[in-house]
Amino acid sequence: MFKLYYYPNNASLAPHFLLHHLNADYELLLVDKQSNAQKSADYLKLNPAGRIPTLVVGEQPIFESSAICIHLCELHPQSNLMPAIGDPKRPLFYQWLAFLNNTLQAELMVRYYPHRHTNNEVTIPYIIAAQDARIAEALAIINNQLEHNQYLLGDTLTACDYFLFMLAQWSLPIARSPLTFENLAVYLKRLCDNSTIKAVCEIEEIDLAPFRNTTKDSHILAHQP
Ligand SMILES: N[C@@H](CCC(=O)N[C@@H](CS)C(=O)NCC(=O)O)C(=O)O
Repeated sequence: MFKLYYYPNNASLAPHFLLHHLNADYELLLVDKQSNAQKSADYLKLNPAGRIPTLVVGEQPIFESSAICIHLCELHPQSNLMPAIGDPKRPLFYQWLAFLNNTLQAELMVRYYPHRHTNNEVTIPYIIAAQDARIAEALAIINNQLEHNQYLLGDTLTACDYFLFMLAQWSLPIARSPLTFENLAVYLKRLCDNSTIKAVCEIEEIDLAPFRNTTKDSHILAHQP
């Protein structure tokens, strides 16, 4: 039995996709970010970083979304959500998951929490603009990877695709939305038909319409990750 401490459309979304895909026995526990519950004494005992998500496996809490995803894949090797040890794609899985988590997600975090990166409020719009450009650079690299690949690692869906879908959702409001990248737009539209993505987005009340009706100038509102 797994317990996922989550908030809709936060970094808990990728682990939530995996738990659903794996048909795992799990419970969702809402961390009320509106009341800063991620900084409460009880939650900090599970996750001293005070961030969402945390996965509790038996008695063991684990934080960091990418670590949670790797652990879930390792517990379910038959799912093929991560290439097996010895498969040449295994290191590429690590590469892309690290790129998503340490580059794209990290840039998005600065973009959505700019006040944490300056002591001068006046600079905030400049931080956002700079981050939008850095996020677009990361999206361009992913777009190139998707030119000849159905999924991030090739022909097979892996946990990296669920992770990317989460970050693409967060990236919708940036100056250069992922939907303005040709390969990414086609890929994201296709992923909207994935039964796990459909089901989890319904639970978390995430609107998939922007991915389905891709117009270059569709104005997109998303809640802050
Ligand atoms: N590197 C962490 C980042 C987690 C993270 O920053 N989560 C955000 C929500 S998407 C959060 O908890 N924000 C609230 C806060 O920083 O107080 C991970 O991937 O799990």
